[in-house]
Amino acid sequence: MTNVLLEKKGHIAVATINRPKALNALNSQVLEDLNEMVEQVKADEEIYALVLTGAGEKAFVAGADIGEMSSLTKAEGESFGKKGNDVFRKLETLPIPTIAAVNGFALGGGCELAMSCDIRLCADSAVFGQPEAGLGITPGFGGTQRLARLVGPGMAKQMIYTAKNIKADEALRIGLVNAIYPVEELMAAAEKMAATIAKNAPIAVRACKKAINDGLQVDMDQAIVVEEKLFGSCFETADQKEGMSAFLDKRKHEPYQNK
Ligand code: DAK
Repeated sequence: MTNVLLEKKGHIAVATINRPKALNALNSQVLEDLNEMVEQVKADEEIYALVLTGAGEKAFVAGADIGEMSSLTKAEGESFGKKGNDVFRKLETLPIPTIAAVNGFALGGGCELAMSCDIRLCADSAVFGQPEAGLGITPGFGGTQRLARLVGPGMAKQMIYTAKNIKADEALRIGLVNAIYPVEELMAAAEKMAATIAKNAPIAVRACKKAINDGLQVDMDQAIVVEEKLFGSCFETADQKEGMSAFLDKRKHEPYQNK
């Protein structure tokens, strides 16, 4: 993997899209490396949270690679869209929490990639947008779906129809990002949040993610059953026993074991 770098730091991992000369634009090779990175993270039981960012000072990801897309046929366009969608969905359903550290442009496929993560933190220099309609296409990596779910249909339609970019403060205002940091503090903040998550009981954290994601796909009557099942499953874990015993014994719990 040369287009996506993966670094482990204790129980967290940091993945960096690494094609800075093209502002980390997503070509087929980057999508393949992203897929490989997600597979590696999924297979590693020691990783409890993932931070995803872009190399260089200008961009998280400036979109799908326009050069590669420009000459696609209808069939090739569908196949490119599927390739991206499959990887983004795999990232979205990765069992562990994911944080996008958006360090600059997050346009088109870049905005869609950030939205496939659980949490978005951004630099004060970040710029978000779905410029596709201005290029003669629709968003193709889930933008029409995830943006509407995150910020509501009205604001999503405005961003997608106008193809106008928004700055970090507007992204915060509409709920597209959770917080803004000075660019030089962004990675430390993202890694600190990931490490905070990683200190909690990993099985419970994964169950929380599954409960939220699966519950959002069904009506409330079914959603609370999703939660009940996952809640129940935690009582088979050693970490639940240690966490609750520690509370009752008025002591700090031992580091959780992911068991
Ligand atoms: N693709 C390819 N190369 C890109 C790129 C991109 N999206 N964005 C930037 N680059 C390249 C530039 O061509 C330039 O390369 P060289 O000329 O140096 O070789 C280099 O990165 C630096 O960019 P600039 O010189 O343009 O840098 P500036 O600071 O002047 O401008 C910018 C930064 C982000 C404002 C500008 O680069 C820009 O507007 N980039 C394009 C942003 C954009 O429109 N992104 C959305 C792409 S559309 C689908 C599947 C997927 C999608 C849609 C459908 N289906 C199959 C249905 C997804 C679509 C998109 O993501």
